[in-house]
Amino acid sequence: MTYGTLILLRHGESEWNASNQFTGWVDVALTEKGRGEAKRGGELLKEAGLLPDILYTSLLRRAITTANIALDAADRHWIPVVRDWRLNERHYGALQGLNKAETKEKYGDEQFMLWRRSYDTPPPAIDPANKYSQTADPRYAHLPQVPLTECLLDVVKRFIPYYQAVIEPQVAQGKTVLVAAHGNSLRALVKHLDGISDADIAALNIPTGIPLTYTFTEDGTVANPGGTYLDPEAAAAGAAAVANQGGK
Ligand code: DG2
Repeated sequence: MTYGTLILLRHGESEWNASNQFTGWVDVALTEKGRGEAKRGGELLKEAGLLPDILYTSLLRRAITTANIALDAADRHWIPVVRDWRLNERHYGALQGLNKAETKEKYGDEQFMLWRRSYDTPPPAIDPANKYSQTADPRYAHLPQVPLTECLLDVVKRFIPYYQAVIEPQVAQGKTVLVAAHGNSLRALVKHLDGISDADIAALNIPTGIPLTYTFTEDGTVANPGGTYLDPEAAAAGAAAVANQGGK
């Protein structure tokens, strides 16, 4: 059986992307711009003839809404959907809710980048009593322990085994699979797909709302290393904007 296509889609701009706040597991909505990005993402899929057979999303509304809008635009609103917490954004710990530029100003560029982009240094844990903690959130009641913070390595450990056990077999069956998720959960997946080192993954930024496609050879090896953005120019500009979120 020939492998299908894997499509990665980071949600469109969220309210906290727009206000430059660390978001993590806080369940914020899309902005109007974000809704427009999601629609454009769906139109790009349709134009490319990439019609998803199944959708995987996180449990967060910015990814869920993005996928709904994109699939509606591609006339694929009816496909089966699987939602799982393992696709959630990296839990940003005590940084959740803080402004990125103010945090960079307060702690300095090095500490800021360590928290944002180091592979194995998590931010300080959030106090479970903090209003931005998810400890009492019913959607995570089945977890033995709701995260209080995560580094990218923690995301790799929860998401990649799920990808290999649940999502990859669908691609291996020849399906076109849409994964609607987040900046850092998708960085974890791209790290795995492209074999990016723990050090080099720091430089990778995923733009909002632009489909990134992966195709595979007969034996499941990635056929287009780095993936293919359906709008490469917009993707480059979007990735640069993410990189500069703390201000230059
Ligand atoms: C952003 C990523 O996640 O932020 O949690 O603040 O994709 O869900 O908006 P997303 C957040 P950076 O790691 O790029 O600062």
